[in-house]
Amino acid sequence: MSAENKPNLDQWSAAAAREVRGKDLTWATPEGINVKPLYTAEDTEGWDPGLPGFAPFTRGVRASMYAGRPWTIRQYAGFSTAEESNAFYHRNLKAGQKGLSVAFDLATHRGYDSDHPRVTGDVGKAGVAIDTIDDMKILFDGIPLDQMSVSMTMNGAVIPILAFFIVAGEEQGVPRAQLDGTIQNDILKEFMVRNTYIYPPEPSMRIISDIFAYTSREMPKFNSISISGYHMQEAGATQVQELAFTIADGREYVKYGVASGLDIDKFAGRLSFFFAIGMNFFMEIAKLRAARVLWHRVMTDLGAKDERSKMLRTHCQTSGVSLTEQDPYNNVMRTTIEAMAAMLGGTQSLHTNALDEAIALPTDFSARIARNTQLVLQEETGMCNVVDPLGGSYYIESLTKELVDKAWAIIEKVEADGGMAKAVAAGWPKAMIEEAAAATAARIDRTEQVIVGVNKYRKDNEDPIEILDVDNVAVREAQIRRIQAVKAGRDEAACTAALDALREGARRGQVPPLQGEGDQPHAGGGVSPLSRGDTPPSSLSDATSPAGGGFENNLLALAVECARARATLGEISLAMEDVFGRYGTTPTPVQGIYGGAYGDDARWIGLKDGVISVGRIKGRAPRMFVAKMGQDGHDRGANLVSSAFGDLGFDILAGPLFQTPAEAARMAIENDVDVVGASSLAAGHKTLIPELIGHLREAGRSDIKVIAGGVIPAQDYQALRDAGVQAIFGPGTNLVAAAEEVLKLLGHNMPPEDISEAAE
Ligand code: MLC
Ligand code: 5AD
Repeated sequence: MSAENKPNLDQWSAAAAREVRGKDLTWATPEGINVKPLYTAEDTEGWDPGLPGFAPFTRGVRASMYAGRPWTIRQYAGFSTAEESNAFYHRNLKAGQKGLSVAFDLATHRGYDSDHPRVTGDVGKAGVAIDTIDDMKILFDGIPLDQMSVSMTMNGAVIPILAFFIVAGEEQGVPRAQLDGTIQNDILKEFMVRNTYIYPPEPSMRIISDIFAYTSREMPKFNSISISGYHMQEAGATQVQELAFTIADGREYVKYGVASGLDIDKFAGRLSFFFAIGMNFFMEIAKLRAARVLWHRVMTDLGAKDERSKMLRTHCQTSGVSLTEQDPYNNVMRTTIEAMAAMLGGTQSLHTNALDEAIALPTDFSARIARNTQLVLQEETGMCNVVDPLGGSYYIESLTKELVDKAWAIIEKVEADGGMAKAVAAGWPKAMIEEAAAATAARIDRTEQVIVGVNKYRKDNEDPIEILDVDNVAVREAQIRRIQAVKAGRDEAACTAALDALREGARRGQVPPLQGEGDQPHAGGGVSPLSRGDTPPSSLSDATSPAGGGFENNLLALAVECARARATLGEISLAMEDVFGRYGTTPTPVQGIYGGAYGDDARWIGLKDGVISVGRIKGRAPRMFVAKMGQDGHDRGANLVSSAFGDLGFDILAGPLFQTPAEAARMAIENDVDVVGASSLAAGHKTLIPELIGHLREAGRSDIKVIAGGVIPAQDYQALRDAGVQAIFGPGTNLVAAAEEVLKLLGHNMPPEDISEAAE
């Protein structure tokens, strides 16, 4: 075709408009990007993605990418005891998994031994219970730690867990310099969205600097942090928010590391990242490419010289929140699509979720499908043979550029505020994410965003699938026996001395100040006095020196001594808690976003009227206490319920995280609530909710209604009902429908004489 005859863009626009009779084909995404129906060379003018393996690494961090070596199939797993998890790992590795990734239970995350009274519902439930170095050794039994890379998702109790890992290696005969793996160690996002912190922000940031100092010198193959956006997306963040806050978190950690006296190029090469991959396929691919561009820019700004310091390497996990309890086999397709986006975006390592994600932990059956999803992509499709196969796509390149620009604007706002630690303390990133979550919930409940099998094409009857159930009572008993055995066999004086030294180190070492001055949070002293040096990685023999390998006041070095002396995870955590204190927060639900989406919708207005009429009988608005019990910090569901019910006119009492059932019951009674909504996402429901009801009954307040929501398998419904739970709401519940049910429970639409009784 000659140049004159070539159709131009105006002609295309006219043709498309004719086809759709003028309908606007622009798609406004939740991150505020207007996606056009067509992209052309014009959209990528002035943008050069460069070549893979070269700065700024838009097209990937390796020149040969998967053609040279495919990404690591790294499935996150852990449940019950170390023995059971170890056996699961062996089965998975035999079946094609390539790297390990440990999921710890919530008691471990929060620094409690399994015998602690606060954790009875949590032991072995959402991950594996680890109390002592013996547990850690069993976890890796038969797994050579110099050959297998191991990721450990640990943030709160990061010091004892890393110490146990180091000593487990030592006792396997593997010097720490040969340990290959990653520790999550990302506390900023814990304060923002994941909530498994232990200490207040300032000492928590010191812990991270101490780990950087120790690993950069002693463990050259070990990735000292996994800076995570994953949980932000799970909590409801848009891709732009996830991208911006994650890169800004990374920037903050580097600034703290440098302020604590480390040479940027000595530790930055071992920082790694972690992103969620949801259903917006092209946006997710572009997000990973944009992340690499942004990190290169940030690290250049911060003065890194070594290109490896500026290279963003990442793990990805397909999105948990995109998966559904209803019609669960759809989850296999969703996960496949997300896995493809992760690979096309150039991830280094990947976890694919199992189809039972919204219900329980994976079984051998569901874990096999999840793992095989990656094996099929790697070994059957030929997709690994070409590097960045979407490079040059007008749409992908244009989205990459747009995401860079949009995220950069937020990163600059964070910087103007004095950095991410300050922004997190101020709370606005969390609020932004929660607003996005409420807007998404409203879109889904209003079927403006389709979830197949949930708000459209729903099955009349769901067939329950087989699920993994962990007997936490048996696990707890087994753990307690081992704790007792370890304590009985140790040199008590040596153990106490090691713990005292750790406590003293916590007291002496200074905390890098969180409230910095503009761009320089550590200016004017206040720098953590970590001793550092140019000593090469030490051998096993000098690691055993009583001084902790020459690191003065370094918490990890001191904890390694405690681990050698057989101190438990709870004891090591408590030694630091004695100095740092324990941190807690109460959620503040966002207002007006969920309700705002309904405007004057008739059903919504009817419900609001219902709330008012129940309130009239009672003489005050119906009061609902949204309770989070146990160590489960997943608060997205609780926050959404609080927001939506609050917008309807309920008087909402949002309880603090981590209550015991007795504390929750007391709070419900003291505040004279009408209903307690117990939100459970970490499998503690069968223990915690019946206990709560028991406490209410004992106090003579069985009139307070208890409802349950969250990740609760259908198999458990009857047991909860038998215990007195009056309504159960699983994942994918429409909040408006839920509110109608709760109002009915409170007597709405009953004859007046019954209302006053129900409302009593
Ligand atoms: C890779 N290599 C190559 C190559 N590709 N060499 C030559 N040619 C190529 N094409 C080399 C690398 O340089 C590296 O060596 C080695 O192979 C391994 O590759 P990698 O790309 O570094 O992969 P991996 O070891 O898997 O590390 C990936 C990582 C790491 C850097 C992202 O941090 C990681 O594994 N993260 C996992 C985090 C995780 O699982 N988190 C779970 C969170 S779950 P060398 O020598 O350069 O190292 C969660 C849920 C919850 O958080 O509970 O909330
Ligand atoms: N085993 C496997 N996957 C888990 N996840 C959480 N705990 C486990 C576990 N013990 C996954 C889920 C969840 C995400 C945070 O990690 O996919 O959404």
